[in-house]
Amino acid sequence: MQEKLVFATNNAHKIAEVRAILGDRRQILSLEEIGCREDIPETADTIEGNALQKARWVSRRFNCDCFADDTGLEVDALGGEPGVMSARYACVNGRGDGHDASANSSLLLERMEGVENRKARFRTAIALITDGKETIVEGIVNGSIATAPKGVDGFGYDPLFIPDGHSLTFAQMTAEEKNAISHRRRATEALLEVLKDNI
Ligand code: ITT
Repeated sequence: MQEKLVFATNNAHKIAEVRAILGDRRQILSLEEIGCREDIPETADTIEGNALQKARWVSRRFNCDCFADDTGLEVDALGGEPGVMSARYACVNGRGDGHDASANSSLLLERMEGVENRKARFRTAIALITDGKETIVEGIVNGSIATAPKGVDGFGYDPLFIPDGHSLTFAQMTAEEKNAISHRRRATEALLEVLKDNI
C-alpha cells in the first residue's frame, strides 16, 4: 500500500506538478484533503525557513509525515529580490492586496525597465519531516527575465521567466516541458532521493 505524505500547500498547480513527478510512488495529499483550512504562518526571512516553518506546523498539528516548499524568484539586478517576498512582492511594496500575481509581475517589469542584466533564477526549498526527522533539499533553474509577459500557461511569474537554453517563457511551454526542467522538478527529485529508501 502507498504511504500517505502531506504536501503542505493548497496551490493546485504545485500539487499537480509534484504528483506528476512522484507518480504513484507515494500518495500525496493536499492541505484541503486533510481538512486543514487555517493560514499557516510563513514569517521566516529565507525560503528554507518558510518551508521548515510550514512543514513543522502541519506535521505537529496533524501528526503526519509531510513536506512543504517555498520558492523565490531571485533577480540579480535587484539584489536577489523578490526572493522570499515573491508571493507578496507588490503588496509589500504598497501595491494591491495579498498574493496578486499580475501586480507582482507588473512591478517586476517596472523595476527591470531598461536594465540590461536580466539574469534570474527560481529557487525552491523543500522541507521534509518523516518520523520527526527534518531534511531540507533545494532545486534551482537559471534563466532571465523577459521584457514583456509571454504565454498563458503556468502561474505566478511564469510569463516573465525564460529558462537558460530556451527561447520560450515557462508560460509558453506545456506543463510537461516546464516540469522537465523546473526548480520544483529539481527540488522534488532531490526529495525523491531522500524518500527512496522508504518507497
Ligand atoms: P503555497 O500555498 O504553497 O504557499 P504560493 O503560491 O504562495 O503557495 P510559493 O510560496 O511557493 O507559492 O511561491 C511564492 C511565489 O513565487 C508564488 O506566489 C508565485 O508567484 C511564485 N512562484 C513559485 N513557483 C513558481 C513557478 O513554478 N512559476 C512561477 N512562479 C512561481
